[in-house]
Amino acid sequence: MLTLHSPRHALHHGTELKDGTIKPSFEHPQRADTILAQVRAAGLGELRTEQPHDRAALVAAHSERYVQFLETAWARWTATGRQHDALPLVWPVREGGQAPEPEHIDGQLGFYAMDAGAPINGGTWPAVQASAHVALTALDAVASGEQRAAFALCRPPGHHAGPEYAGGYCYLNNAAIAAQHARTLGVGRVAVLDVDFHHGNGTQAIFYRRPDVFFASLHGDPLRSYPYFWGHADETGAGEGLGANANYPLPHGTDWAAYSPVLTQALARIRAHGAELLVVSLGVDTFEHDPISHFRLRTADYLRLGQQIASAGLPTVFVMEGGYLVDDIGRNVVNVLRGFEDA
Ligand code: SP5
Ligand code: ZN
Repeated sequence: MLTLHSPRHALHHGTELKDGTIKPSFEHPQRADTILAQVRAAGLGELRTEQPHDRAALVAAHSERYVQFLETAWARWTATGRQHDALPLVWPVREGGQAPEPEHIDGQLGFYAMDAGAPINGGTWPAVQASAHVALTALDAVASGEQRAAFALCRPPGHHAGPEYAGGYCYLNNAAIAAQHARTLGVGRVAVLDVDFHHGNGTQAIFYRRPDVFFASLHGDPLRSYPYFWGHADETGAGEGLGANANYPLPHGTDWAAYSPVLTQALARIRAHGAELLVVSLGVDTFEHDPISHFRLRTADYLRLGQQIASAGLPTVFVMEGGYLVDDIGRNVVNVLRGFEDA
């Protein structure tokens, strides 16, 4: 399978709040380096770096003012004398939600974020932009018919990023940008299948009112798992998009035996919707030993996951999301891609 990647991912690294203290983020450059090394060692196919794309492809999934904020946030943060990661510290919750955009960078950080898990520093924007371009380049290769499937080794990840907010290590929603790009290129109906442990709240939000992009997600039940406020089964879309959103919240300890039949259901919904192209938000933080998640998939299960996704019979773009046990994520990703190819 063709793999797209970018050396520019390493420009971004940051910190996060863990147990009330600031620690180096679980989402670090070594993740992408080890996945690339394992994909290469497995001989899965050609490796390419990203092609630049027009800014319009980003603004098709996010608001103009949000993209502008990401482009300029670091310069404006440092202009006020700070040198450490830019992090929000105040959010427009509920009744504050309709307030106009603040002018000060500190207000804007909260305005454009859902949590404190997406720090911004000098390397963030170039890495974020490259990550989106990786997804767009992979989509091009599949939408043109050149490839039946491709793997976009995106870093930073994207599925928590909404129309105009960052969060959960995510800034631009690579999977949503790819799905929207498919629509722009003329694919009639697209589906995004999210198998990261965490609910893909950003992708859901971007397509919630649209019938042309179906979103399905299997994830830890938000009553107990991050991102806590989205991912319930009764979130089924709105307006013209009603019925084009399917959430499958699952309990702590879910193993392959429990996971697989639910995946079958999600894929049946995707097929019934008439999708012609599939974008997979591929997180391997469903692994039994993942340090921040609570499912129990094993390394061999990822082969079956890939096989089962292949059974949908659709042109497919895998977009990398989470997975934090650095010793095992490469093996687990390779198994998904290999399972898909061998199916
Ligand atoms: C892309 C992605 O996978 N983002 C995940 C962001 C998760 N951020 C907060 C996780 C907090 C989990 N705390 C659980 C502690 C278990 N010891
Ligand atoms: Zn995740």
